[in-house]
Amino acid sequence: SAATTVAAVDLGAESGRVAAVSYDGARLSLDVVHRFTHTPRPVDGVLRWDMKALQDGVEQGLGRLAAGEVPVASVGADAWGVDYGLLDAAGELVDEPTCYRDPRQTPALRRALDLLGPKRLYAATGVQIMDINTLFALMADVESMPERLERARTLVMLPDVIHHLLSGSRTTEYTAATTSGFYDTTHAAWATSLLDELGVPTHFLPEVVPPGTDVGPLRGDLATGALGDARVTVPPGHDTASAVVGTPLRDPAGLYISSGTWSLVGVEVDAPVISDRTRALNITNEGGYAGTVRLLRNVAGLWVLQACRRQWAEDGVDLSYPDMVRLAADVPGLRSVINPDAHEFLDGKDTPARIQQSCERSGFVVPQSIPEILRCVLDSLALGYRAVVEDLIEVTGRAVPSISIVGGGANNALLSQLTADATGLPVHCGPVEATALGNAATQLVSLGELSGLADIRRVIQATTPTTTYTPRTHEGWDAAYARFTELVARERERQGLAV
Ligand code: LFR
Repeated sequence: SAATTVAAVDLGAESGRVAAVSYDGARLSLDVVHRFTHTPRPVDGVLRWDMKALQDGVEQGLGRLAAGEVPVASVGADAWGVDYGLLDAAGELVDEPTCYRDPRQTPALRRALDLLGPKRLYAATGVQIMDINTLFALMADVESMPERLERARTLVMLPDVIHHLLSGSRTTEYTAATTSGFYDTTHAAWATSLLDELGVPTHFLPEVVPPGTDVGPLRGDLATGALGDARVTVPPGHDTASAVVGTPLRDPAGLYISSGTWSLVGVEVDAPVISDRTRALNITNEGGYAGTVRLLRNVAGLWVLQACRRQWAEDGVDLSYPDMVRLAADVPGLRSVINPDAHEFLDGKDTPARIQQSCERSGFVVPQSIPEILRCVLDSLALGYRAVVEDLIEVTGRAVPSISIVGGGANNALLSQLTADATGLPVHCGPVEATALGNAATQLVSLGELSGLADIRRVIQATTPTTTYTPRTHEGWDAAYARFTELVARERERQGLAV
């Protein structure tokens, strides 16, 4: 039988890709036809995403598909969470979307905590309280750019900015909406009373549509050649939601790590888990595909490595990711540990020096060389993963039998091995392109080619090879973990969240 092909646009914080994904009734195949990079930069005093680079990248990728032989039935985009675009009455972007790493969000978080306290703030949505949440960006807008919100008629999350560009749609998709920090998954509605209490207007909150919704045909000038009949189908717009759809979990209770700029470490559950304990542990409830909930915690992930790499490149030392992993493998482990989620690493500035200062402050051996710094980061990430495993076992009362790592980080053999060592669990790695596969597979469900989540995972498991790492020695990890958890507890206290 003829295969069905759809296009997945997958936007990460450092790079984007456009992939064609085909399903022939038995197997999925993925062909990345275009990759591009993009970088946020300050515009009018605020860090903003480069919309032109993003739009050009997406359209170039689609142009390649249009010029190809294979008819594409549907196109859908996923992107990082929390960021948003504001459309005016004419349906134009009011301005370029701001970036969650802008420092303006930190004082807004403080104000929200002062006004409502962590209990009210967390209970409204069950979303972890982090500087990056959309809630704090909108509070900052109210404070310093009120005209932006006054002009806004529709708030669309970042993936839906792309769907808007591709089809003119003005909807926001459910999984992306749930990353905002003002969407109540328990009642499936925007948390408007929370916004009222914080003085944020709500007139621009649109209808929320479920993943899998067909929002119309592709814009006329793009709908040429092999894209002539393409529809725009919104997938799980939040990249992490698509990544977890694309994760071939060995066991329903298995832990996933979607490993890219962030590491999203969690389990899939049927309903939100919102309690004093999940709040104290800063565990989040994100809306997933087909009614699932992702109970997880954000770990700062490869961002810290990316930030070191940028700093070293500025200093004249260019390293690739494989270089970095090789260098880190050659030095002894567990000599120094940082909390990758400490506030000082969020903006990505001066990272190697800040790692050294952190080690000095907490009484660890101060890593001196590049390999030592890299090893410190990788050990610390593995400890961060272990902390989430232990916390999730506590709040779900379920054992965690194994770990599946997907995304770019699934290629990092050292980190995968350290994760197995730190947790004592088998670690299965792959696919690297889980996000694009998950995105595309949900479009294929909407087209009637696949039957749902279980079917998607079955086909992905049958199609993509994985690599397994089994725990080696556990020596040293318990002691390092004890010191790591102390570091994390101190940081939570400093932020006023340890209540
Ligand atoms: C991963 C991710 C995380 C989200 C962070 C910021 O790419 O989407 O899930 O918390 O980026 O948007």
